[in-house]
Amino acid sequence: MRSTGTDPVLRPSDEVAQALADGAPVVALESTIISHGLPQPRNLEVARELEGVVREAGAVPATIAVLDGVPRIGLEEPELERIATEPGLRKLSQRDLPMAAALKASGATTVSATSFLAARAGIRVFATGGLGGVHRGWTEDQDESADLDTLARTRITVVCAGVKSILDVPATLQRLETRGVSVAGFRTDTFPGFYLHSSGLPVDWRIESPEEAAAVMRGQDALGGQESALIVANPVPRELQLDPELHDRVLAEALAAAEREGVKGQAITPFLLGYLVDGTGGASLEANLAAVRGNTALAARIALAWATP
Ligand code: PSU
Ligand code: MN
Repeated sequence: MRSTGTDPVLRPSDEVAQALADGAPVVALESTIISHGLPQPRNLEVARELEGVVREAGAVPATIAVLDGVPRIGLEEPELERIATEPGLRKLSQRDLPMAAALKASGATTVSATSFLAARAGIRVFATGGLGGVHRGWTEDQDESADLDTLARTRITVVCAGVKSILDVPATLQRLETRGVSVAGFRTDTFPGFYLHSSGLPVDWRIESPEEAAAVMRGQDALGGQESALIVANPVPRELQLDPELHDRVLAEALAAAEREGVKGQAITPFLLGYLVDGTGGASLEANLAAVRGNTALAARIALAWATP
């Protein structure tokens, strides 16, 4: 699906509209990681830096967010600043988009909302840090990120460092299997662990190059069937990962603090990520950023391979 530039609902930036019209490589970037996933003022630097990573690789970045009710595909500098600094900005998953549109609300988009909007705009490749998934304690709370459901019915390739390690990772992998979401390890036989190079869990398929990722995407389209996603699971390099012992210790503290304070629902992911940043003296932030940078660079190379068959 290519955007015709006449969609009355989405507003692409001029640059993104032109790239889509030309069939040039475009990489979607999400905004929740900027507004709710990273501390200020680093978040704005990161937002700019990630766009730069995409450009250096020869693709066009399209950071996605909703501003005053309008889904924006590609942000200009003042809009990026709004996402990074506006107080009370909402966190929007796909189900929130109609309300945001009707009530002219502004918000950052999660993997769920970003995937949906990107695919609708005709963008096939998307980079993020770690996906949402099944939260620990799901037998009581049934908290499963809408990311999984959207990826089961959206034709998009998401490059990520696995799913956030704050989650029940084995349960999340099971759900991806049940829902028919294709998962490939990028030059790895184990599923990445977000802050960690490896989660220790096996991944069934391994690909070695952006060209192989593009070939899988063409295979999805040729086979037809459910319009599901492809997850390209790209581990943070071992030398840039968070120290696994520190990770396990601080994560246990973070989970206990969330339980004690009764943090639930949309607030739990930002709470746990924030706790990890503080509890590791900023080391988790560096590992998170290393993962996102690597994913963004790889996504750009996949977008290039996809655009030039
Ligand atoms: N990856 C990161 N940091 C983040 C997120 C992903 O490195 O903050 C965000 C994504 O937007 C993802 C969301 O969709 O967390 C999941 O939130 P929830 O568990 O409430 O669905
Ligand atoms: Mn949730």
